[in-house]
Amino acid sequence: MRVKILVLAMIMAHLFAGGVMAGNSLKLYFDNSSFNLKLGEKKSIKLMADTGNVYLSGINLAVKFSTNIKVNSVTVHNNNFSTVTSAKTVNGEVVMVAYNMGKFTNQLPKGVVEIGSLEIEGVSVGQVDFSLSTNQMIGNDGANNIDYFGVNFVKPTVSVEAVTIPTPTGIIGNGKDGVLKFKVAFAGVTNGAACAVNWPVDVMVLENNGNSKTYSGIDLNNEREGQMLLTGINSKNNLAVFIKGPKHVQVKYAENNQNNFYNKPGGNIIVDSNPENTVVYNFTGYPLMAGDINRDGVVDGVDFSIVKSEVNKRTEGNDLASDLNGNCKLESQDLSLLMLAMKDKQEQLY
Ligand SMILES: [Ca+2]
Ligand SMILES: [Ca+2]
Repeated sequence: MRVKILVLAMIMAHLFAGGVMAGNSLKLYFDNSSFNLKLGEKKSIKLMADTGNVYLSGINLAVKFSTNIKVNSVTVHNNNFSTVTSAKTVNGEVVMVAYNMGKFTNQLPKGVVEIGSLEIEGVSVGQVDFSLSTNQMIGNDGANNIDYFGVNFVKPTVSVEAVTIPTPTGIIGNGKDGVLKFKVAFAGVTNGAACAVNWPVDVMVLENNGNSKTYSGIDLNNEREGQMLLTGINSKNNLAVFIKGPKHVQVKYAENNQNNFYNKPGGNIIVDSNPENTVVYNFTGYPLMAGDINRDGVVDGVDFSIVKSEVNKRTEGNDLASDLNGNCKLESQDLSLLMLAMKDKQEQLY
């Protein structure tokens, strides 16, 4: 179909064409030949052509790219082409089809020509591969000879990198309040899950006498370790800690190396005002359960319907609310995690 349109365009653009010759080579490249993209970062890049001395009359291009980026928008430069029949992403390829009609040869673009631009977004870590799966370009040498360009595609070097959170430089004690250090795991999230970065937690600390304090938005480092100064908590021992992730139900932790539900009141967490004397409580054996996407304290049908409506919109990206295992995709594993949490349903409150 595209080929037919192009042939038509070619005939229209070269009504007085003298003949067909092939061989002139054209360079196709992006205006930015080498750059890094952070996960979730968006960037506009221009697709350029250097046609040399030949006038450009039509293009039929499909640019393939690896799945660690997605293309949010495609435009073909409409000053350089009178008619654009395709500027979109089809099955993971950017398809650009355009031609010039009703123009004299000397009105056609030549030399360094902007073909169009793409907005790309980093969705998973790694080197991005670009290739041309369709590369038909048609020109005119000025003597009305139709010219099929040989296309020399210069691939850009683009890599998507993780957003790294610097390791906290350790809490400095104030000589009075306890310092809590802990390490957690998120259910279903494996090491290196590209979209499970920057997931802060809310931590409630409960004293034996019932006094409690909630500390919101505690940042974790890449090992999912957090540190905090327990201002407002008087006891240094018999503490229980309740931790809630950004899409997780609250889980109670009450002892080091806990690997199951703690089914008793109170707790055995001990802190010290000297950060040097404080152990890192390891709670990774009992991961935080995911599924409370709307953060109302329960995993239920409402969360399930949020997943359903999100899946209908898109299934890849770095800011998917329902991406419970943090791999930048919505798939059955996310639903399994939600179902698993639904069995427990409620946050652990005592
Ligand atoms: Ca919920
Ligand atoms: Ca996922």
